[in-house]
Amino acid sequence: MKKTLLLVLIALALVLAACAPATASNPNVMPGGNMPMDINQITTATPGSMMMDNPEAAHMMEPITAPNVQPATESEGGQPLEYRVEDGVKVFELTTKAVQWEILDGVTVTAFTYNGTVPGPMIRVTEGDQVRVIVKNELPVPTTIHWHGVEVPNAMDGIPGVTQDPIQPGETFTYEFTAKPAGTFMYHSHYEGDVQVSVGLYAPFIIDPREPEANPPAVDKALMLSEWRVDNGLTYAAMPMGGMEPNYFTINGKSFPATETITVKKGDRVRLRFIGIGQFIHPMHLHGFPFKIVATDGHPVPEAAQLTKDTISVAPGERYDIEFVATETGQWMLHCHILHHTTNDNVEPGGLMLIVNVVE
Ligand SMILES: [Cu+2]
Repeated sequence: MKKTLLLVLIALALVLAACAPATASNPNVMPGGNMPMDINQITTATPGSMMMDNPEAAHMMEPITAPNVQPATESEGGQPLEYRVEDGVKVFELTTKAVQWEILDGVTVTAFTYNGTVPGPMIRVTEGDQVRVIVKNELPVPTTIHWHGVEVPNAMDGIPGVTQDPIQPGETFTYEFTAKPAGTFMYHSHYEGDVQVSVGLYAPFIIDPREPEANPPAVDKALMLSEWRVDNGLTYAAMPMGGMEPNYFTINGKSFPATETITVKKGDRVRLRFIGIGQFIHPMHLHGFPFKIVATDGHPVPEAAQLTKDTISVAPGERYDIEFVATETGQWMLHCHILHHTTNDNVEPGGLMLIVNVVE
């Protein structure tokens, strides 16, 4: 009995000896050992406090403004951009400007755009084409364009302070490169991208293969997924940050039910090119039909490796080309499966949904 008590006392002494110096010498150990941190010391960052602590962050929290912003004159984004040919070069013209863009009946955002639409116009060329894009900046802030996934020369990559000077308000800059490889790409701002990309400076860039496809799909659509924050009629850049979370979600610049309905004939093969350009992941789910993933980030997936799925998570910056055969008539939903993303300002249904309407 005495022996047991002695052993217990020795063990206790050893434990105390091991703990005490650690607490005293290690500044990472909180006073009180393993006690949780004082709850009053835990603070949640609010936009206001971040602005006070870090003036550099202010640009992220201010509403989007520009002088004399006019309502958009076009209502559909991502439409093919006309070009002219000069000495064998396909020449495209873009103007960056702020417009009032309607994402939903009665909900209008102040958007930074290419040529006045969200997304900006689709540039569609053929692999090997020489491409020149003349960019005039009519925004009140500098900008640049990055050709996301396209294999351009370094000087054309659009990184301010690294590969080029920012394009100042009123200035023009010319990008020129060979279009390669074939696939689904995009172009977007790379200047204060956390703000400029979130509020509309993005567009699809499609490079068709030099050898035309033997069996092209009946329907081929690019769908750009993004988010918005609208508060008291003001537009903010949505981002995964306290107080800046989105409350609207758009496919090609529109929230359901303003999203495009894709009408196809029964038996048609349909290709959808998902492009993640927002700051959130969107697991896109198709009702009615399994689909195959035929390309990832612009690069074809060999047939033997093509997964068959009904949901595909599209992360920021990613592209997935999917194909399915519309074998049954009906109105089939395509929607994000993070179900808050299918709401408009917290009211369902809305956001990232569209209807695939299969007709006889
Ligand atoms: Cu989503």
